[in-house]
Amino acid sequence: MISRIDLRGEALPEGSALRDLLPRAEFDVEAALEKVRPICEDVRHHGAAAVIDYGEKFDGVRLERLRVPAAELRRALDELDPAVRAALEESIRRARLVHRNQRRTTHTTQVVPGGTVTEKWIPVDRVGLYVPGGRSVYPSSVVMNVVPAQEAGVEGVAIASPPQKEFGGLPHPTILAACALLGVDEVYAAGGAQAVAMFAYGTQSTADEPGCAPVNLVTGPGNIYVAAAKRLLKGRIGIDAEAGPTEIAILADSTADPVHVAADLISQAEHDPMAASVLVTDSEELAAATEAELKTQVAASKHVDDRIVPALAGRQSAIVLVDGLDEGLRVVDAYGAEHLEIQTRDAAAVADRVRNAGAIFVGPWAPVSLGDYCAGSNHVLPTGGCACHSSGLSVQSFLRGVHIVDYTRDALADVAHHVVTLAEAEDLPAHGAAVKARFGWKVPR
Ligand code: HSO
Ligand code: ZN
Repeated sequence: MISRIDLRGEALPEGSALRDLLPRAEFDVEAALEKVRPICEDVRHHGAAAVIDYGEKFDGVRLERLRVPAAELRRALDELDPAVRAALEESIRRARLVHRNQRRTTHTTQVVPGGTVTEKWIPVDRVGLYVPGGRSVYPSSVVMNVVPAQEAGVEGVAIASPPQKEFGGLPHPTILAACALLGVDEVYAAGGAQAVAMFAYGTQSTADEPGCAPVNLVTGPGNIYVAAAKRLLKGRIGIDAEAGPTEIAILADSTADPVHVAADLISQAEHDPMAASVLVTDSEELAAATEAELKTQVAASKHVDDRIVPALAGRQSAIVLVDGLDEGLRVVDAYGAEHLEIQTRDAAAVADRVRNAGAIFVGPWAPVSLGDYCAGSNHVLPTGGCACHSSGLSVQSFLRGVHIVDYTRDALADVAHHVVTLAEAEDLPAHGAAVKARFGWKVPR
């Protein structure tokens, strides 16, 4: 069901050579670019009409309008199962606690007497949040996108999620209910690359409905076409990351419980046939017990043949055997998992040594699914090894840091000769002249 990669007995290679030994899903965004380019162009030129046409083609429903009426949002919330509502409210409450703490404060540095640089954090004006609605429907992703945007102070929040045939072309009612709970009333029944293009270019108002104003930033996970559209339109819009299939890596020793390890590996395999589940361990016993547990637990799971088995059996998943904890840490750092669980002795100390992971889950009582829903942490995280250079979604994703430079005449005079010297060294004399002009063309000394 899951393959083994045995790295025991020899010194581990360095850097990318180690990474090459590890399993990883193919997620070729480049190849999808040519497919999404004409879609984006169409939306650019024909606006809402093109988004509606692509909705019919890809989602199988022809919509009259894209914007979800306010009454539908209210209705979805009224009809929401009270237990789901309570769980979403708790998820929102915890996420707010964590994300509120991420707010940045304005800092002023006095560089010299009379010369200050203030760093101010300004939220983007308007964001488009994408919530997938294909194989699975994730109201939790509405929470994970909206809460940091709101806590950052973003004023314009719009959400797009694919139209669902069985709900008369509206996005899934639980998605709508989550939007209503969070106070977001601008929701569009649009999915795929066409939704990202709608956000990037905006659409004209028609007699039937107001258009979607262009946004500054698009965030949220999606399929490969959403990722490709984000890559294509990046620059015109900001993006968070190109989300790929979900990943869990578990670094475990002989103290780990194979029942937990297997359950956690299956929990993320359940997302997608391309999802990756990787166990890194120095314990032959744990590896064998996990293999046995996987068999039993998979047999009792849902989504077995279409997702879990192909995910676990795929080349992106494996049990990686290493000589010891130090080697295990090198492996998980080279892999840079979206989610990393530490199930070892002194788990907190081990977690402290990890450098590359989207989020780290420490010890036996912090499974990834806690983070997916109710830990307070964000579940929109870097995949595909991007944890080596990027962070998950946070308040910071929605802010821009702006330097405000304020110098007096004396403070400028003090440093003028250095500015002029550097300008000359770069053969940019007009740069120096802009300073000299302020002092009668003589550089103060
Ligand atoms: N594990 C997914 C997020 C998610 N899980 C949504 C359940 N619902 C990617 O972090
Ligand atoms: Zn998940």
